[in-house]
Amino acid sequence: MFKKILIANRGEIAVRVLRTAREMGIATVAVYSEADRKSPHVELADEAIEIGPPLPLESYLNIEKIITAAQRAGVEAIHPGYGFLSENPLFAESCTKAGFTFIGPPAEAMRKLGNKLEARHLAISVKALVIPGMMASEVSPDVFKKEAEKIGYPVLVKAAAGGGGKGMRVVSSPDDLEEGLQAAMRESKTAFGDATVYLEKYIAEPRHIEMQILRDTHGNAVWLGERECSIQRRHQKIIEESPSPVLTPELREEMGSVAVAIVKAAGYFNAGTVEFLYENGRFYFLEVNARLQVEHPVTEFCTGLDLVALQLEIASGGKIPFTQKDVNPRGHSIECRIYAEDAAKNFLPSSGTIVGLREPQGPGVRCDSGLREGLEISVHYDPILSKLVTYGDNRAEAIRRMQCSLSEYVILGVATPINLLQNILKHHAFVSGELSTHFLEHHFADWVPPVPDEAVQEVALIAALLAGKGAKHSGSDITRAQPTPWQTIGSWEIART
Ligand code: MV4
Repeated sequence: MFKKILIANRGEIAVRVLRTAREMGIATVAVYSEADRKSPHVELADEAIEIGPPLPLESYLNIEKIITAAQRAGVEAIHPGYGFLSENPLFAESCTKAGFTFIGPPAEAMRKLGNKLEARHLAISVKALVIPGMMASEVSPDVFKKEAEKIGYPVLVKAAAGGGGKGMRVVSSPDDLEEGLQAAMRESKTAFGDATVYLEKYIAEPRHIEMQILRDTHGNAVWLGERECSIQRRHQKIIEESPSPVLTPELREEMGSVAVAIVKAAGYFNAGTVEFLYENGRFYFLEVNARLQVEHPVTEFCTGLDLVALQLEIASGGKIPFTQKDVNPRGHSIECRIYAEDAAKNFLPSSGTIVGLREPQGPGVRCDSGLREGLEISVHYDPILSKLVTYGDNRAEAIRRMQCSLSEYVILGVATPINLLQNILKHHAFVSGELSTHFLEHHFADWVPPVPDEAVQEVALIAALLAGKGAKHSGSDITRAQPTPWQTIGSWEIART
């Protein structure tokens, strides 16, 4: 096993990776930008190296600076977390060239899967179902038109270099095709430097279900169960859960086998996720996420595994220490993402200082957080603050625990959509598991957060600040905990900057 690693990330995921490394007796090195000098991930690491200005391109996205930090610190391996450089094959290669182990898949596998057309071919080669559509790109609008007629409208124009919804356009009729192609090509060129697009049949009301896999360098591979991530806004996932309310044991088994076959064909190692669109009892291969994902904790709850520990084991040349038949996911887990964004202002990123913080805990409750009181939330980075994850014997229990935990969660100083999450968790469609990628458009299109009146907000904030922590003694020898203003103000979003 490695003796010392560098974590090339920040926030809750840097903290998450650091914890496991420390547990395993691995020395840890954090990197941080000027904006993150006082961040929890810096405090938690054995060593921390400043790598530059807040701008990601000058710090967390700067390959040279991270490699230089790794050399200075004398680490053996680099964990990229998610986002930033995690799926950049150039970064994986740069690590290897400089003599560091990249804790993730090989660069070649990333490249293959990064091209969605190539990934489609790979999936077909292992007999996975793909969404009907083109298998090669085209340049002539006439050829696109003929292909679209073959597929049948509505079609979806997709970027070959794409992912995450960029460079996508739904086209409902031949008259709109040319415009849709142009728009998708322009967007794809800007976002990925590659204008290559192709067409797929548009699936109107899908669920997003993904399968967690692990593969080691000794030929062993396992699948660890699915996550349903249908509830999202503008391609940003909000709530994820495992298992999916719709997957039967047979379909799960099938999805697991297909996912493992795809990563094998790609020459993929380490942890990864194979994404599918699900509709009417069938699942279609979408893409592979070549990283540890934000929502990995729901899989950890249901399997009892530590996915970061397994990533480290695999990256250091070890074997997956169990076989497929040892994997028996049980219970139900739900994750709510807590973003710094203002639901009252069309979910604009919210910034400010965390002046009060109370994070939920308890049996079956996990809060992966990069927060502490006094921390400044800037607008430089991804707005995810923390992830609240609950576990229960069944879905109803996981939901109840989430409702309780959300009502206990107090974050003062930046706006968070905790209130929206509470409303979703209560909604009959969510409770009955009727999900799709359009869930919020269908059920929460007109939703606006309740606005506590301003004087009340101010009093609540002052009270919370004055209250400090712990129960007050009443003078008698019976001590009774008074509800603190923290509890009485609940999860109101008090944004003061
Ligand atoms: C689709 C689709 C419908 N039909 N493909 C969105 C991100 C990218 N990874 C693929 N995506 C989609 N591809 C066909 N043929 C709908 C989406 C989609 C989506 C997929 C998963 C999760 C959320 C989504 C939100 C909007 C659209």
